[in-house]
Amino acid sequence: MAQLGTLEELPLEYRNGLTSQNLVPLWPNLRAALPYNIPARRTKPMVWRYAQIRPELLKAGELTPIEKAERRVLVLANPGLGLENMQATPSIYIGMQLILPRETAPNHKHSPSAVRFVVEGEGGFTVVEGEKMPMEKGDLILTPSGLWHEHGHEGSGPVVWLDALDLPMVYALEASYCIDGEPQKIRNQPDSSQNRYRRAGLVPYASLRAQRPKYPLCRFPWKDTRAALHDLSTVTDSGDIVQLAYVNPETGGECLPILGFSAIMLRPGETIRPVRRSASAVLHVVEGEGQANIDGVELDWGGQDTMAVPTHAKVEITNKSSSKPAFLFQVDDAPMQKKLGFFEEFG
Ligand code: 1HN
Repeated sequence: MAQLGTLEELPLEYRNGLTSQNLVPLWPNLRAALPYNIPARRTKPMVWRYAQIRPELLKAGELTPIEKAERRVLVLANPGLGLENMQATPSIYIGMQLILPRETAPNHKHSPSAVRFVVEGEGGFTVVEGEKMPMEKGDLILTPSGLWHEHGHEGSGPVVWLDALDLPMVYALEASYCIDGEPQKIRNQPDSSQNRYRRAGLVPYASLRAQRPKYPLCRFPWKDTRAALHDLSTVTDSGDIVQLAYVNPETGGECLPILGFSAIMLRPGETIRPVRRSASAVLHVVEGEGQANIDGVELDWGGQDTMAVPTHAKVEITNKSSSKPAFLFQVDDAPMQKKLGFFEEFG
C-alpha cells in the first residue's frame, strides 16, 4: 500500500498543461476511484415515513392538476446522493405517485423500466400494451422498457402507489428518453395474463415451442404473494428468511433486466440478518412495524414507510410485534450486478 503522489506535488505548470489538453493524472485519484476492501458509499441508510409523505402528496393534488404534472409524484431522494439527482440508491429511483378519481396519467413509453407497488386506495388501474390491470393494495405491476403504459382511476378517494425505476442507470448511460402516444385500445378486462399464468410450474403449452413472450406476466396480485409467504413460512426453519422472488413465469429468471423484486415475511418477533451483498436495495413496508439497523444506523419503521439500503451494507431487521407477521417489499439492483459480473455475497 504505497503512499501515492498527490496533485499538489506536481509542478503547477505541468498540471495546467495537462488540464488544457483534457488530460488527468490517475495516481492522485486512484484510491478514491478504487478504495480498498469496500466501495466508497454516499448513499445514506434512511427511512422516508409515509405519515409525512402522504399529506404532502395530497397537497400536491390540490396545488397541481394532473395535466400540469403528467405524473404527480414526490420523489424519495437520498440526500447523500444529492436531492436533485432523484436517486434512492445509486441505481434505484423511487417515487410516490398520487392519482385522484377520474384523473388519467397519459399514455407513453420510455427506455427505463418501471414497476408500481400499490400503497393505498381502490379503483386505480394501469394499461400496459392494451392490457388493463386493476391496482389493489400491494399489487406489483411491471411496465418494462419500451412498453406503452397509462394510468387511470375509476374509484373514489386518493390512490397512491410507489414507482420504482432503473432511471438512474439509464440516465447515466445517456439512454433515457420517452415517447408520448394516443390512449391505448383496451384488449382484455381484467388482465388475461392472470388466466395464462395461474400457478407456478404451469405455463401455456404453446410456450414450450413458440417464442416465449419477453414479459408474460405484468401483474402480481398481493393476495397471492401474501398467501404464498404464509405457506412458505410453515416450511422455513427459524433463522432462515421467508422471502419470495418475483420472477418471469416462463423462464424462472428475474422479471426485469436491471432491478429485482422480492417480498419478505417477518414472523412475529423475528429478527432477520440477510447476508451482506454488493447490491443496493429499497425496502417498502407493506404491513407491520419494527426496527432496522442498516450499517449501524437505527431506524424505526411502520406501515408504508420506505428505507434505503446502500451497497455492501450490513442489515438487521426486526418485527417488533410478538403476535403478527410483518411484510416488506424489496427492490434491488442484483439482476444488473449479476449481468455485469460483479455481484457478490459476503456470507
Ligand atoms: C413514469 O413513466 C411514471 O408512468 C412514473 O407512472 C414516474 C419517473 C421518471 C420517468 C418516468 C409512470 C416516472 C416515469
